[in-house]
Order: sequence, then C-alpha cells, then structure tokens
Amino acid sequence: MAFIDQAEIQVRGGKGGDGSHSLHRDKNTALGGPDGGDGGHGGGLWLEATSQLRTLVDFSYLDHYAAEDGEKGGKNRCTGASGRDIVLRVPLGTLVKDAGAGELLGDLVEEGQRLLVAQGGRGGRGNTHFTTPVRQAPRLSEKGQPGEERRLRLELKVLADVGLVGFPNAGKSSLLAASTAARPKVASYPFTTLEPQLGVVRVGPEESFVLADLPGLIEGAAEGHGLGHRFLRHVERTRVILMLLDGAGCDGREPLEDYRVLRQELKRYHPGLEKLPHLVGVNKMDLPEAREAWPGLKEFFRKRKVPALALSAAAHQGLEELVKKVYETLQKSTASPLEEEARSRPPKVYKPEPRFTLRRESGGIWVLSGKEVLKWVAMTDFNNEEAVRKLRDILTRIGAEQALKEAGAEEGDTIRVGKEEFYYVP
Ligand SMILES: Nc1nc2c(ncn2[C@@H]2O[C@H](COP(=O)(O)OP(=O)(O)OP(=O)(O)O)[C@@H](O)[C@H]2O)c(=O)[nH]1
Ligand SMILES: [Mg+2]
Repeated sequence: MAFIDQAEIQVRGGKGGDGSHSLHRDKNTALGGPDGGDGGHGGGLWLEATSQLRTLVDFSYLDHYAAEDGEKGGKNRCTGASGRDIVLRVPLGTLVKDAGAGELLGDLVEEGQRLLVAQGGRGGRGNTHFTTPVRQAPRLSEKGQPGEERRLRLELKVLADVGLVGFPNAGKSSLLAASTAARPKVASYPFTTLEPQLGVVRVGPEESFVLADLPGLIEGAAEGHGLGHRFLRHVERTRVILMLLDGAGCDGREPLEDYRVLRQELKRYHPGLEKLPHLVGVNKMDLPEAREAWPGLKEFFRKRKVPALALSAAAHQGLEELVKKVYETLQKSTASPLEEEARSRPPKVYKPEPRFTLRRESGGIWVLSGKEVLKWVAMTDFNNEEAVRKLRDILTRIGAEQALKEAGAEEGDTIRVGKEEFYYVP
C-alpha cells in the first residue's frame, strides 16, 4: 500500500432538517393550533486517531465527506430524527489544519482521540415556537441550518522518539531490524525504503523508545533529488536524530562528507532541525575498511563533542551500547524543540467579522453578504410569507435595512443574498 502522508479533503456537517409548519386538525376542535415539530440536527463530522492505520492513503481516493442531514419536523410536534455523525479514522500523529488559513485545528496523537471538524446544522424550529398573541395560527417555521463546511489539510507526522537519518544503503533498515521486532526490507540498492518504518527498541524491562527508519537522503534533497525532503517532516516530531554513516564507504562514499551533507540537508529542510540533539552511528564495522576509518572518525566527533559509536547492524555488534546512549540522550531532551517553537508562536489575531457587507454590482443589484446574513437567508422558507417577514425583521435589526437606505437603494431594486434575490421595499 502506498504511503501517503498528506491529503486535502472537503468536509461538511449534515444540514439541519426543516421545521414543520403543520396545523393541528381533529374533529373535536374547530380550529387547531400549530403543531409542527422541529427539524432534526445535522450529524457532525469527526476525525478519530487510530494506531491501526499508518497512512493517509484512504483520503487520496475520495475527497468529499459529509455527515447525514437531519430529518424534517413532523406533525404532532414530532421532532425529525437527527442525522448520524460520521467518524473518519486517521493514523496517530495526524495534524489537522484549515486548508485555507493554515490554522492548526488539532493534533491527533492519542489512541481514540477525536476532533469535530464540521458541525452539523441546527434543525429549523417548527411553527409551535412562533405562537404569539399576534400570530394566532402561525404558518411560520424555519428551514434547517446548513452544516459547517470547510477544506482540511491533513498532515501525518509519525510519532517517533528517534529519527534515523542517513544516505541510501547506510544500513538504516538493517539497524531497525537488528534492534527492534520490525522487519523492514533490506537490500543492496539505494532507496529500498520508500516510507517511514517504525520499531520499538527495548532498552530495559520498562524502558523503550520508538525508532523511525526514514527513506535515504542524498545531496540536493532540498531540490527534490532522490526522494527529496518530504520525509523529513517526520523528523520534526522526534527528539533525537541518529545519523547513520557507512563507515566502509561502500558505493564510493566518504563518511565525513556524508555527515556534512546530512547536516546541510536537515538545515535546508527546516532551519533549526540541525540543532536537535544528534548522535552518530558508524556502521559496517565488520568490514576492514570501516575498522580502518574508525579511529579518525572517532577523533573528529570527539573534538566536536558529538557522541559517535561504532557498530555493525549486520553482525549485531555495538548495538547495545548504541541503544543505551540513544536512550540517555532522549532522557535529557524533553520535547522536540521544533514542536515547542511551533506551540509558542503567538496565536493569530482575528478581526471580528462585520455582521454584513453591502456592495453594488454593475447591473445595479445590491449584494448583501456576510456569514450571519447568509445563514438567516438559508434558513428562510421563501414560499412562506411569515418567514420572509421574519427575515425582514432580522435584516432591520442588524442594520442592513438602514445601510441600504443610506446607500440610496430605491423601491424595486434587486437585492441578492447568496443565491436568493428579492425586491427592496423600504
Ligand atoms: N557488511 C555490512 N553490510 C551491511 C551492514 N548493514 C547493512 N548492510 C548492507 O547494506 C545494504 C543496505 O542496507 P539497508 O539496511 O537496506 O540500508 P538502508 O540505509 O535502509 O538503505 P535505503 O533504504 O535504500 O535508504 C544491504 O545490502 C545490507 O545488507 C553492516 O553492518 N555490514
Ligand atoms: Mg532502508
């Protein structure tokens, strides 16, 4: 199955059911009162985190999701049935953003954690609510409110404590296989690993950490070479980076040059990433070339105070020590500094929206707009005079009527709100 770690989807809550404007009739009462019930509420659309999924691939086939609409209200004050909620399952570690504004809506990191991403619309009220001394036999009822609708951007950042970074063929997957129960594919060609692989490293009876084996990086990953940078997003959540170098320089590599390039690519991907605590593992010590190179490498890293260890993933040498050292480093670093940085960013300042806006189109049509106005219009049943009258009351109350007058609207002018058009009557 393909590994997909980002997706965009359109979500919509269910529409609220329309209120009923039924009038009660029976043989014993000459004139019945209003008995129209409320519409049911629309269902909500939720996301839920589960460890059973590893990718966002399901969302690449279908990109529109809607919860169930509420049912219409009925006679005898019967409330319509509420629409069912829909729960979309996403892998643990999914960040949910508004695709437009980019605002972070939630970060689903715990099993079963839920986030409501599109609220269902409120059911319209039936005419029983509108009995007033003046409206003796009201025909007035509301339409259901539309469900909330938005475009979401989902980004998966796997949850791992330690990210394993290195050139292709350095032996990252071999190390994951040697130190965890995971069984990633190991092969002598570059880019064997095409998607992040996770494994749990047991350090002691109670101690463990999650290691992520990431696809190989090469120079120019920032410009899209090799598999590019895109898997580095998964390192952003890790607290420690383990850089694995091929000590034997197979494929004509030079370990120190690899180290330099890896650091550079991390930094190019996300300035600050190169400052995450990191350790170096020099692999393939079962080969004489690696053993020969080791003293020089050891000295190089000692001078720079970078913890470096020699190992052989194939021969299972030096693994215990490496695991211990990684665990120690992990314990010293509490949270990913990059995550912290993201959290401490000042929240965006939102300007309160005006209750409506008014403009005039070229054909002389007045266009009234704004969330609130659109909502009321959507809830109005235009075949129902009472409902239209109520809408007028509302437009007057929020000042739209006044604004039209001041702008010079004249009787008979067309006013457009959303898809509806009506005549202006002062
Ligand atoms: N001699 C020796 N060979 C090793 C060692 N570790 C890995 N290899 C070999 O190196 C090759 C690449 O190993 P992988 O574990 O697939 O390397 P990788 O870093 O995951 O590679 P990509 O997924 O392509 O980025 C394979 O042929 C392994 O058998 C080691 O400690 N010693
Ligand atoms: Mg691999």
